Amino acid sequence: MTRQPTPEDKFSFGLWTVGWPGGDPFGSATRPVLDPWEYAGRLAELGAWGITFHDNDVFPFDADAATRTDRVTRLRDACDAAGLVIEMVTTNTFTHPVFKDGGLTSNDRGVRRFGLRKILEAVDLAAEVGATTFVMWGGREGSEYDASKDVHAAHERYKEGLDTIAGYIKSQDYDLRIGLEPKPNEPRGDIFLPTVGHALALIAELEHGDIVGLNPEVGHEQMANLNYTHALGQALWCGKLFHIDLNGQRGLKYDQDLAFGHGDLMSAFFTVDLLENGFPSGGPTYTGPRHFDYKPSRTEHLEGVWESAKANIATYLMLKEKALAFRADPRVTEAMRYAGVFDLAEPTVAEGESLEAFRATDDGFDPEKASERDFGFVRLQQLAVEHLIG
Ligand SMILES: [Mn+2]
Repeated sequence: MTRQPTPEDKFSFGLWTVGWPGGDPFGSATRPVLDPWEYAGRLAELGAWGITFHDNDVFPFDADAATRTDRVTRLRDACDAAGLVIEMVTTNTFTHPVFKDGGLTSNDRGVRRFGLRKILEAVDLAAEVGATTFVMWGGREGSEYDASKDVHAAHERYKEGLDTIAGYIKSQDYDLRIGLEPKPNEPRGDIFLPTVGHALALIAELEHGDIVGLNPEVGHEQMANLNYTHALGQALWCGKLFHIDLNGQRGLKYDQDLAFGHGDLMSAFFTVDLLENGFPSGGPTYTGPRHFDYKPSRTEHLEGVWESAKANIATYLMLKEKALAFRADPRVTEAMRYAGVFDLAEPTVAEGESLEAFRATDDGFDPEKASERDFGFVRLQQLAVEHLIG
């Protein structure tokens, strides 16, 4: 590891990551399950600043009020003792069979009413433990068969649910924002809000969309063959990058949830470059948690769990060092200038320039001459490779 992580790095882990015992659709668990509060001390030792959890990572689906309070209190005490913040809370509307057709968009209205109540309770829990982000991954919102779902009505119900939750957050004066987590498929054949772009489009239709943004996950965008760094970039541009889920994915497969950087390393480099250095010509930056949502492979036992947690942090810090050096390299600045990267920030039509005046001139522009321009993008990319592996 290049250096020890500090709280300023804002590394955080979902309890369901290190807490995943390794059960998958083809095999049972390969590791014991610890109580949620047993993870706090070790995560803090590794350099984590925060943790996150689903309601049912901490107490069972059918827990009574006393059990719930007891288990949440034990977790909070362990976090306090370890110096960890609980930065995000989310709700599980996917494991219990009642949610097999979704929580907010199930065809069964009774399920929708139950799901919405469960989410509102989790919102109260999030506020109670001091979380500032409430993530919503609608993994069961979707379908396998097109005839089975009225897509128009489903989006109406999604909007209704989100506006009800966001409106409730405002009415309670909670310091909480919602982060939608897109995913294209798995567990449903097709999930609603399959990409960051789809989620942004839904948010634009909301009444309380000002406190609804994104929690994009590396693997989820890459499962759709999309560019994760571009997804972060557009969410930032919209002022909607509220939270992130860092992990690794290799191509169009099931959701691998590898450690960060263990999938597409080049893409991970540019993700860290954007998070740490921002856009080349300025603009909004991300200052939130560096949150890992990965799964320690089921081949690992408990020692391997901690090794894999450490790997996420170490890789992030190594990439950060390299990304900072990349942007500080005068050869890179020169290559970016040659490539016209900084020129893109200049408006195409000048401020105050009338459209009439604009159309009346051709700027003496010669398309044939302009076609001869060399952009040097490959040289710029090779400099990135050199910083990454050199
Ligand atoms: Mn995932």
